[in-house]
Amino acid sequence: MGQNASGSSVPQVILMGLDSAGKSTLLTRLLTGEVMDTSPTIGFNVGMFELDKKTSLTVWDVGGQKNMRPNWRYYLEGCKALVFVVDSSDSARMPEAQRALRKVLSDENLQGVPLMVLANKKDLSDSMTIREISRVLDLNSYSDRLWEIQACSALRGLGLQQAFLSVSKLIKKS
Ligand code: G3D
Repeated sequence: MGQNASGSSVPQVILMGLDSAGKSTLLTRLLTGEVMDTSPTIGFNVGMFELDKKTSLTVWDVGGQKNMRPNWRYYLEGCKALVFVVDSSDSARMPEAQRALRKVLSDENLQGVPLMVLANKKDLSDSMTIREISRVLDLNSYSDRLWEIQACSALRGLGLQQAFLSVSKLIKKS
């Protein structure tokens, strides 16, 4: 497992997604069970907190214009699962999300690491279906790792508990 940049040796779950996917809202939900006003994320590291006693969660923005930064590596090293959040209602940016996901998963530190895609904002009526999102994100091409996709609404707090339960199952399986 080794140490990571934070100096701890807890297994990392990394939460990534384009800006506006809903990461801050999700994080707030996980922390407090309530939703506070979110402000645009400054920089790339939104935050880090204890998911449970044994697992920490680090959150990153992976907007298209941001390059993979050299210091990501230290965090990715201890990564046990990647949670990738997409805005299900934003079909226009789904190809950008697909590229960002592919780029992140090409990092050698994430080889074989399980992937959970969270199709967020499913409370919105115009959201894409799980099947459509899976197709655009080309999830079937990730045959070299365990992956799952689940719907959620960070705003309403729907599907999150189940999603992170599945994440810990994926970690145990891989
Ligand atoms: P980010 O941290 O990934 O950049 P944020 O994304 O958490 O800041 O969310 C971006 C916007 O999407 C916010 O709206 C937030 O309220 C909204 N949002 C997040 N999750 C959901 C969801 O599940 N459903 C809906 N309907 N909206 C969601 P604003 O208006 O503050 O920009």
